[in-house]
Amino acid sequence: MKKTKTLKSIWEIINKKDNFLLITHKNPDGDAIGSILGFYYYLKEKGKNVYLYLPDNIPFVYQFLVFEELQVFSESRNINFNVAIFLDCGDLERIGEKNNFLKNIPLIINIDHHPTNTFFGNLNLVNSKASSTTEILANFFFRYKENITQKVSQCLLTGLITDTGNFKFSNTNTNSLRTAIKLIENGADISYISQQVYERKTLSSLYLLGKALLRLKLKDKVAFSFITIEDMEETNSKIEDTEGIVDTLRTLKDAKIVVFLYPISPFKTKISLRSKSPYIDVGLFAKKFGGGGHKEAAGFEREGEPQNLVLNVVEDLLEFIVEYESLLIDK
Ligand SMILES: [Mn+2]
Repeated sequence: MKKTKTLKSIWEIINKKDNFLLITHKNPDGDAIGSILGFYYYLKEKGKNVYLYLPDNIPFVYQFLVFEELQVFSESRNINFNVAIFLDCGDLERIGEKNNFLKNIPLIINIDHHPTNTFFGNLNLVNSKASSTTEILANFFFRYKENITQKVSQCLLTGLITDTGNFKFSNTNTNSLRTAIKLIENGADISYISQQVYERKTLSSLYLLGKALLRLKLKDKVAFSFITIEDMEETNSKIEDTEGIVDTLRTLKDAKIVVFLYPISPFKTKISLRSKSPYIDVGLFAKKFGGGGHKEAAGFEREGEPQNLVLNVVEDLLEFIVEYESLLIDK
């Protein structure tokens, strides 16, 4: 289906139907929360009956976008929805295993920007050139309605800010910036959002970052570090305190790839990867170990403790890079 036709169909459905279920992915980021809440307030303001399906809770840093009591759907309830709208989900699996309730919903709309999107919806508004799902949503609203409320704008700009890394990743371009300007004109407050998202770190999480920084090493352009279960106990931190550490590690000069390991349970480790090189796809590397992600950001899990796994992972990664580079030369 042509994009304009898809846009028009979605617009008509929004106006004609009354009962909506909005869905986003597990471990929601700013774009997931920004797009689901932005769309929620928008539909509510239109007088629609809207429920949210959130596989995980709204993280603390995005709680400032909760402006009112939210209607949350749980599977034990029997509600007849006309439409389910997926936001920021590349595939159906991203919402977890429990998706039985979907089979009773006659229409699925898929709005997303992941290049790996599987077009699982009856209608698919997928644009991998968009910086974020909220950018797609904002432009959809602007296409049909001149103004959106401050609440909606605030949510949508949050997704844009977080998915572009505060307007500094390679997906920052004239389109994303133009969309941001329009959202600011509709009441979004860029400095307030940045403060809420980036400047409310707990002391524990900063101490934990300190531990990771002191252990940072560089080997053939691969920067790597880890934290242990003991570090987490000592600093009194939780798993969510590990968020963002890998992005600080990536600021190291000369690092092309960044690896950060942290415990997710006593004998399970999460390996977080970042690539600063346009040539090395860490998503491919993660896939080899049962994980996934994008070219620039990916991850996977492994049995064992971070301190015992780290050198192994780095060796595997160095091998992968050699293989990958020889592939590039062959091309
Ligand atoms: Mn996104």
